[in-house]
Amino acid sequence: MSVEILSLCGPEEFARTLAADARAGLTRRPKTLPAKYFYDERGSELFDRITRLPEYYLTRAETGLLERCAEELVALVRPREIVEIGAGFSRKTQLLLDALGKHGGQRFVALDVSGDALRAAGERLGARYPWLEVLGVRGDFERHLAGIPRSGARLVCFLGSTIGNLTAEERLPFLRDVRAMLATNDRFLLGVDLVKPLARLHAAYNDAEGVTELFNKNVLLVLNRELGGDLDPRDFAHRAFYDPRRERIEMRLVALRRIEARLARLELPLVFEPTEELHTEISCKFRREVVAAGFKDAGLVLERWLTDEPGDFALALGRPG
Ligand code: SAH
Ligand code: AVI
Repeated sequence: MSVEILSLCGPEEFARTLAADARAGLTRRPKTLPAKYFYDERGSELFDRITRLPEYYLTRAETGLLERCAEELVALVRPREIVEIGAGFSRKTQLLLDALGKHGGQRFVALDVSGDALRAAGERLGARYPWLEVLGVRGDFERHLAGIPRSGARLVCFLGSTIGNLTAEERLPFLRDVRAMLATNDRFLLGVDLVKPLARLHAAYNDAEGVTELFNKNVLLVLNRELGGDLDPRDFAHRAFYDPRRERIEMRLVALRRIEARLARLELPLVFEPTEELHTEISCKFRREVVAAGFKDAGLVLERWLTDEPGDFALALGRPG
């Protein structure tokens, strides 16, 4: 078993980027933070709990699809390596790795901003698949895709509908970077959550146990720890709602009173007026034609579109156009 970690974004660069994003986002109206800052060790664990909630159908739907299609997809591409972007704990990926082993593949490369998730996944997968070379790459998928070393034919995966956490403007350069990772016979496998009636979407982001609330508020603890902040999560309420016009969930933190705080390391005073919102995440929901058009703009062709029985979730297979 061999597990290696490559850092394309060391702790200093991470801290610099967080400081710049926090300053820019918290001095703008509405106040906004990039969703990637949820995922410290606690945030990654909380997301993992979310994936098991009864209301959060996404992970179960995608797992079911992979149980049905992973073998067929890997047989079609016959990759030497699977590269997973935003891999997290790479649980569903095991279905692809089982197939990779059967079809002579040898390497798994996981890219994530969270070093904690990469280490945990690397150890688990290294022990489970002794034949597999495992490379964890710590980096930002909006900046570091070109730095992922290549060992041969590739299946690049981006699961979990994490692409929905990007705006349409952010999606295009991201997909162009993905396209640039692919040689002619390589493929891109994208998991997307589909547009559906509002009630189920609302429930998925407002679970009864309050795990999504803890996940949302975790970004405040990240700011406190990394930037010397004194924000109190009890001063904020979790808010998540579906915007049918933009076909996306909006997730926010709402100030329950006037809050005066500061981020000492940025020497940045922070004032929230009562009911003022901090925009923490969007989660876009997709239709086939939107995915096909996004692929086309980035130089990819939608080759296969696989959905689960209820039409909740889709896997889109793209090839270079
Ligand atoms: N792929 C897994 C995890 C999804 S959670 C699944 O389908 O369940 C989203 C993952 O993307 C987290 O592990 C988070 O750390 C990572 N992530 C979010 N923004 C990122 C970014 N800009 N660059 C790299 N990883 C990112
Ligand atoms: C990682 N990402 C696709 C999740 C989503 O559904 O947008 C993150 C999440 N936010 C709240 N719950 C889950």
